[in-house]
Amino acid sequence: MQDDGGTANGGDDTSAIQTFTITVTAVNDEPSFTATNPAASNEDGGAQTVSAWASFNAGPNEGSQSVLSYTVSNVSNPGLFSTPPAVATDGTLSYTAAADEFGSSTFDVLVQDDGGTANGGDDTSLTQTFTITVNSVNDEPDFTAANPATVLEDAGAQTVAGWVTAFDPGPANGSGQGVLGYGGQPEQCGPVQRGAERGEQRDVDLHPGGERLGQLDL
Ligand SMILES: [Ca+2]
Ligand SMILES: [Ca+2]
Ligand SMILES: [Ca+2]
Ligand SMILES: [Ca+2]
Repeated sequence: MQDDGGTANGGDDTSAIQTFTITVTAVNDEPSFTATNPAASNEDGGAQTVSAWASFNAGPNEGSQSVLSYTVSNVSNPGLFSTPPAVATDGTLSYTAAADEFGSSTFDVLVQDDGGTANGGDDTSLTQTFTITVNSVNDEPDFTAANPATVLEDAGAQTVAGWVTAFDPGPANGSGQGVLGYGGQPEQCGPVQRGAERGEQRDVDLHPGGERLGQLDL
């Protein structure tokens, strides 16, 4: 600095130089991430894994920071899952739908960086909401029937009312389905291949007229 006494007669109006330091302490900036709704999966599709689902941004000039954790919350329709959605630190989304379940679920996600909250820092992102969709897949139906009474050759066409005593469209969430039709074809003799493939054999003597013995495999 200088004083106002001037420099006449060898005066010195200027001080010695002093050095000072200004320190700006880093304050953690809020992180963020980008992600979109994952592609739909199918009922009974097993464990789902979406690599690099979330992309992390630590904040301005904070490229050295990394993900502390992703947090998933507010999972709607939790019965849809046997393992609810989760996001790993590398951004991988994973979930497993429960057996025979289908539909959709929304869930919230936020990310925390490892920069801490000292000096008013913000280590937590805004929350974003996403939707998981599981497509329904029709399950195999079943029915209950017993061998009809044997009839004699040349007895003519036979009708067994109420032969099928029960129809099961599949797991409970397939209820509402009805019978489209019953199919089958007569086999004259020998084992019935289609029944054998399914581990079950349902045969009924059919139209014994015309000197022909037959079976119906359903
Ligand atoms: Ca940050
Ligand atoms: Ca199923
Ligand atoms: Ca189903
Ligand atoms: Ca079904």
